Amino acid sequence: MRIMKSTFLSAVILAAFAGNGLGADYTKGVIKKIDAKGKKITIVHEELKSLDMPAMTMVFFTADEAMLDAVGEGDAIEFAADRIEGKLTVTEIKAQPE
Ligand SMILES: [Cu+2]
Repeated sequence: MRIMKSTFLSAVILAAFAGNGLGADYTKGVIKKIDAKGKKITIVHEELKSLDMPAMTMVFFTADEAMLDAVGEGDAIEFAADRIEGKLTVTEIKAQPE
C-alpha cells in the first residue's frame, strides 16, 4: 500500500512538471509597441514554434491587460502565445534572462 501511494504521488508530481513544461513554451522577442487601451502588443519575435511561425514583427492580443503594466516598449522579453478564439494572444510575458 505504501509503495502504491508513493508511486501515485510521483505520477502527480511528474504530471505537474510536464504541464509546466508545456505551458512554458517561451519565445524570445522585443516589445516594439504597447497599446494598453486596445490590449494589444507589437512584438519583434524569433521563430514561434508552438504556432509554426517564422521570426517576424506582429501584433498580438493580450490575455490580461495587467501584464502590459509590467513591461515597456523596447523591453527584451520571453513570451508564450496561443490562438484564443481565433486571435493570436500573448498568454504570458517575462523578462529575458541576462
Ligand atoms: Cu508572428
